[in-house]
Amino acid sequence: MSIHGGFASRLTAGEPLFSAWVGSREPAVAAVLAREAFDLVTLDMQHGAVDIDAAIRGIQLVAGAGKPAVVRIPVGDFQATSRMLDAGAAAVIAPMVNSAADARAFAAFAKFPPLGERSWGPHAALALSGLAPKDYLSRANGLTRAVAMIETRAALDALDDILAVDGIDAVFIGPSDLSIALSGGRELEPESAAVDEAIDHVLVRARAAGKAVWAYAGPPERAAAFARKGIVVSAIGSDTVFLRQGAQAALAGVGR
Ligand code: 3PY
Ligand code: MG
Repeated sequence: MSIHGGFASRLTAGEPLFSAWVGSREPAVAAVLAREAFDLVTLDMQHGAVDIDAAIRGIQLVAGAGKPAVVRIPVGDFQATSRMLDAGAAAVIAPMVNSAADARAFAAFAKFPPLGERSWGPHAALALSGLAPKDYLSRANGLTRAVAMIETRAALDALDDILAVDGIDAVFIGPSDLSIALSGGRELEPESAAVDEAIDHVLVRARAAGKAVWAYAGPPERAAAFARKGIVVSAIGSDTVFLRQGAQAALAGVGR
């Protein structure tokens, strides 16, 4: 089975998956992490240094390790969705989706007609999906995922409407921004009780809508707890966190 097909089946089965999170512009960093026991690698164009060129190369290098790559696009840059899917991303995460209108605009770029308005041009996705062009056209909407981030009060208020948009396959919780929003800008507490309550609410509403929940976890213990709650994809990381933790552990060995 192709990387895309295997990922889609695992997501449908609902088995908890763990993603590495990469902000480095150097695709070799994503490739190194792809060879660890992560199920997928997410390339971050929102806060990371990953641009279109680095994402296109990163997707190929991650695929070379047999893993699916997911891309988080910049805020509101919904047209980047089709480009990343054309390059072979297995899913696209859109940050700050705050209304049904945002969700519809995102889904339009993620899905071919009649669901959306994605334009034809899957240059690298054809090879990665292992499909002939006409089969890619008929199967891509189901094989790839459009994942809308819920990380503001507006998004929580519009949650049911966002979940109801055809073409939005899953929602992705951003606990850091959510903690800032829920505290009126007073705190950054991604593991606060208020955030946990919001996560549980999103899980209940998504379940009712038949949609999946993904989330940024950060530390592995938090990712394990998310998996137990029924979050299907939890991101661990990021690459800079791994680098700093490794450096700090090494330096501790010489008393620094
Ligand atoms: C958040 O926690 O706000 C995120 O966007 C995760 O990267
Ligand atoms: Mg965020």
